[in-house]
Order: sequence, then C-alpha cells, then structure tokens
Amino acid sequence: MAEPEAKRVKTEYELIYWPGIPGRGEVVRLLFEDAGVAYIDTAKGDNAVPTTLSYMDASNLGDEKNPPVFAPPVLKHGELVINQLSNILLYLAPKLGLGPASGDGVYHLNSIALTILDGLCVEVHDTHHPIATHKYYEDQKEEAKLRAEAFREERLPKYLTYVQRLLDAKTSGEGGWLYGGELTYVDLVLFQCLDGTKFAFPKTVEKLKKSGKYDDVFKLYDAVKERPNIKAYLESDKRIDYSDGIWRHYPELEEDE
Ligand SMILES: N[C@@H](CCC(=O)N[C@@H](CS)C(=O)NCC(=O)O)C(=O)O
Repeated sequence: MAEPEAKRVKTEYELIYWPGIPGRGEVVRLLFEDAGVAYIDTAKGDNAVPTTLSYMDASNLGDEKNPPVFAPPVLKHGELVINQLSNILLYLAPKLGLGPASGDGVYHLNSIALTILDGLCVEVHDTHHPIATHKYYEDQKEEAKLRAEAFREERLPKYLTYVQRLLDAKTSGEGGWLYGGELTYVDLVLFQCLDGTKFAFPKTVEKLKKSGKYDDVFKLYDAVKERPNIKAYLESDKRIDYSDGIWRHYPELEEDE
C-alpha cells in the first residue's frame, strides 16, 4: 500500500467521541495508531461531553459545506465533517495506507467492515439493550437474557464462521489478513470488535476459541495485538478501559458455569 498520505499532508485529523469508553471511536483511534499518524481526540480533552453533545444538538444544522451529523464518532479533517463509523473508515483508509483508494477492493473492504460491525458491535450492544437504547439495562434485563443467549449460541458463532470463511477465501491471499494479502483497516476493525466481545462474553469467546473452528480468526487477533504501534498503544494510558459502553460485561448474560 502507498505511503500514508497523511504523513505528507499537514491538515490535522480530529476525532469527536464520548469520553470514558472505547466505543466506536476506538476503531478510528486504532487506524491512526497503527499508521503512526497524529490526531486530536476530543474524548481526552476537558470538554469531551459538551463537544460531543454540541454535534448532536437539535439546533446544530452543520455549516455551509457539511450537513448535521446524527451521532458520534465524528471526524473532522480540514473543512470536512463526517459521521458513521464505516464511512469514516472508508475516508481514512487510503489516506493512512490502510486500504486502496479506488477499485473493487474499496467496496469489498467496506462490506467486510460493515459485516463485522453488525455482528460484533451492533449485535453486542443489543444484547444488553434489546428493547430501547435510551432505557436502563435494569429495565430490560429479562429480554437481555434471551437476546444474549441467542447471540452467544447462534449469532456469534455465525459471524465467526463468516470471518473464518473470509480467511479461507482466495481473496484473503497469503499472510493471514482478511483481504488482499496485507493488513488493511478491516483487520483493525476485527481486532477491536473481537476484543470488545471478549470483554463482554469472556467465557463464550474462550469456548469458541477452544473449539478449534476459528483458529485463523484468533491468530489474526493475536497478530494485530503484536503490531509494534498497536502493542505500544494498548500498553499506554491512551487506551481506555472497557466500562459501560457498547462492550460491557454482565455475568448474568454469560454462559452458565
Ligand atoms: N451507525 C452509527 C451508530 C452511531 C452510534 O450509535 N453512536 C453512539 C456512540 S457509539 C451514540 O452516541 N449514539 C447516540 C444515539 O444514537 O442517540 C455509526 O456506526 O457510527
């Protein structure tokens, strides 16, 4: 892949996201960290919550060039303001040397990213908030139990089987990455989403790992973790601990002992 364009272009990237949770913003951070490209992270500043809320405010109509956004993560780059995580990834990937700028690969990678995000981000969120995002977990505990069981037993294995199929496919090439024989941003998406799912459902993920059916998926996870920039980032205090975000752990939603 070409040298990261961002190393040549001076305009700074700004990530707008909630503080205190890795969340969807973490996927964006991993791209910058892996590429070794500087970025402003409003989650780490003093006004993280007001800044994020200001983008979501009903009175925010965007500006002359940008329509209003619905929810974070938001990326600001020069005059451009965009939201929707997979859209942000699509924009950043060629600039950071983590995906092609044109051709079929752009859309194949986007399909892969969207599918992993559906399964290991959106569906994980829905295990603890199956009825209403704006209501407390405590008000939907019974439904959450049922949803989590379906996720653990049917959906998660189904998504991991798909990721293993991607790795078995010709399009993955050599080297154990998801697509095209070299690391791209979708490998970072997989790493973050599997890491979060492992935090939420440690026993389930361990059991699936031990089944031996997804060995290449877990190998890829380990390989991303060992990439020098990612390793240094994960060991630093820049990496935010999991808490009550998308990937959260409720023992009662896990497998029985
Ligand atoms: N599909 C959107 C989902 C965005 C989203 O749900 N953002 C969360 C934080 S990760 C949020 O703050 N949502 C507020 C809301 O939906 O009201 C994406 O991928 O960016």
